Amino acid sequence: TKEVLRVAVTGAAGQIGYSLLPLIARGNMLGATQRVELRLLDIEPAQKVLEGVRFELQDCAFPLLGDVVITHEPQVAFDGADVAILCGAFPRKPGMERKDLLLTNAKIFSEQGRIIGDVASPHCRVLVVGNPANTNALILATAAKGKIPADQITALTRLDHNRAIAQVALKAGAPVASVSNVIIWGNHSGTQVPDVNSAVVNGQPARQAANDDAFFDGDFLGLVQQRGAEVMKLRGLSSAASAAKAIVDHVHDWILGTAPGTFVSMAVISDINSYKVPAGLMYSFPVQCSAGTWTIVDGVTVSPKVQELMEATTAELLEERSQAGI
Ligand code: NAX
Repeated sequence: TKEVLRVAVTGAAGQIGYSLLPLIARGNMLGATQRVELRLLDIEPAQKVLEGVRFELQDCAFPLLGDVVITHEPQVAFDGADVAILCGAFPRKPGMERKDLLLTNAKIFSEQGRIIGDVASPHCRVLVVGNPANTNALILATAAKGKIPADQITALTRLDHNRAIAQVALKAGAPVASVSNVIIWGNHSGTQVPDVNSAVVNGQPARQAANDDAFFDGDFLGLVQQRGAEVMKLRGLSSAASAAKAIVDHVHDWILGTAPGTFVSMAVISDINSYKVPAGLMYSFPVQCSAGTWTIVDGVTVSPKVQELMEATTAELLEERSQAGI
């Protein structure tokens, strides 16, 4: 391991950035003794806010934090990056079609993919957060092809995963730490498939521990799928603290490894062998990680209902991919 790891964060002047950066600087993401330096990217009009964020990071006096560079130039932000977290995306405006949003973001993520390929560490691990996250990650992987292997590029579904864990814990009346092996399949969107059929609570199957199949086959799905919209309704802003925590969990487990016997959900590039998902999609699967590599968990039992929902989320991802022109 390197003495200092360089972490690039885009959209760093935004909401998630404000919650995320202190967690990274505190050592929650890469370990309690790993020194880090930050490269913060945002668009030009946001540089003043970004300067304020930088001042606050300095004022926190984090022992592990080295240089903090702020910039509006991707070449500077991604230079030598060991980890890149991409939150910066064009927001959906009222009246804007999903397709227009996709195309606007396609431009951002293909440019940033090309630049990451040119200037980041060849070992750089990339996490795409900005929506539509799965397809943005696929666009980025296409643009970085030949420089950064597609298996070093992932998208965030850990927030959905953590939301599912929280609901299982509530239903079972158990602490969240006793819950593992929930799965989010597919797209980070309303078609995502939260699946508790493999989940365990204190070593016992979750369905048994919670003893409420009607809930897991019914309300649970919508609760997890629509949780972001619920937070938005209440707060008037989209999820930020929980998104930041999920980002930290995702990168932590990817680089430092998942706990023995457990798996987590990450959107990764699909191969031809996994769960009848067509190859070449950024699809959320159950994965186990060790030292910066992930492996899709084999042999998970997929119920007919989950299979049907997986096909719908696959269809959405295929449509997004074709709209992006890949
Ligand atoms: P904010 O709007 O608060 O911040 C986004 C920031 O990105 C802004 O400061 C903006 O200036 C910047 N930005 C825009 N274009 C950029 C570019 N080309 N280069 C660099 N920076 C750029 O949004 P926030 O709440 O922080 O959310 C960030 C993104 O995460 C959004 O796309 C959001 O939809 C997405 N989310 C994804 C989640 C996931 O699970 N995958 C969950 C949380 C979040 O909703």
